[in-house]
Amino acid sequence: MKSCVTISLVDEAKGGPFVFWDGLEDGCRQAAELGFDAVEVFPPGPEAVDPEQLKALLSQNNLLLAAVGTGAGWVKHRLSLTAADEGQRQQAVAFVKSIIDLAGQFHASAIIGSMQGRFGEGTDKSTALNYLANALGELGEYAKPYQAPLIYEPLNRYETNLCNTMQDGVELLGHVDSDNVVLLADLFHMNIEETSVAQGILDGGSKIGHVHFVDSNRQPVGAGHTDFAAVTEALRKIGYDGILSAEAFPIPDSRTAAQKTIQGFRQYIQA
Ligand code: LER
Ligand code: MN
Repeated sequence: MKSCVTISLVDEAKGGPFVFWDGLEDGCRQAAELGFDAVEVFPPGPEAVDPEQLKALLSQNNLLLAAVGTGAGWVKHRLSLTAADEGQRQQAVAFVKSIIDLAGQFHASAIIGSMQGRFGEGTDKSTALNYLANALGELGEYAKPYQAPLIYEPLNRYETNLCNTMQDGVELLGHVDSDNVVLLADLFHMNIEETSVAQGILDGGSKIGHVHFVDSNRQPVGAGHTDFAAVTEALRKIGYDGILSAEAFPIPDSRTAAQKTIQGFRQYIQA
């Protein structure tokens, strides 16, 4: 498994669960100093990242780009893959494709989290799930030539009413017409929704392709009550060999949050 830390470039998301906030250069430098393997970037849109600059930063700091978030499509532009209006759904798909085109240059994945939207504003649940499955199918296939899976993230009930658990995610993928879509196990959302976080990981099984490595209170590993020994055991049981990315609040500050995460990674994953 590989360690990873988040860098947000989105001013509108200030106060959100991302560790580094002071640009790509600062985030990559600090990630490398602390010994992370990779970074996950949350940009306001594809134009906010200069691929050549990012390539140089990754290579200077010996880091991988693990994934690029699409959440700004919702936070900034209010785009949803399950909007009642077809034109809006198409705009949402186009935004995600533009992020896939950026991430794909690094064989990195795009993540669909908040852009899945919710049912109830002009749609019922089965219609919205159908829109979501169709969009994931189209986007999964779009990502294929980049040799990177599309990552879909079930969220807790306060953020979506579509898929809240790993089991929900597995069922949804059963209706997706692409074998290039994986699930994101965000341990924070899972603490709210799953019987136990470890059981949720077992439920997701081989469909899990990315992990948001964070404690129960969305603070860095060790600051909450998640049983990380049980989480690690479950990840080993499913044969998970991917990224563990710290999508956590910068509490008490970015540097300390990153430090705590890498300590947790060494204690539980590398032990
Ligand atoms: C995104 O990864 C996520 O977990 C959502 O809660 C949006 O912040
Ligand atoms: Mn997440």
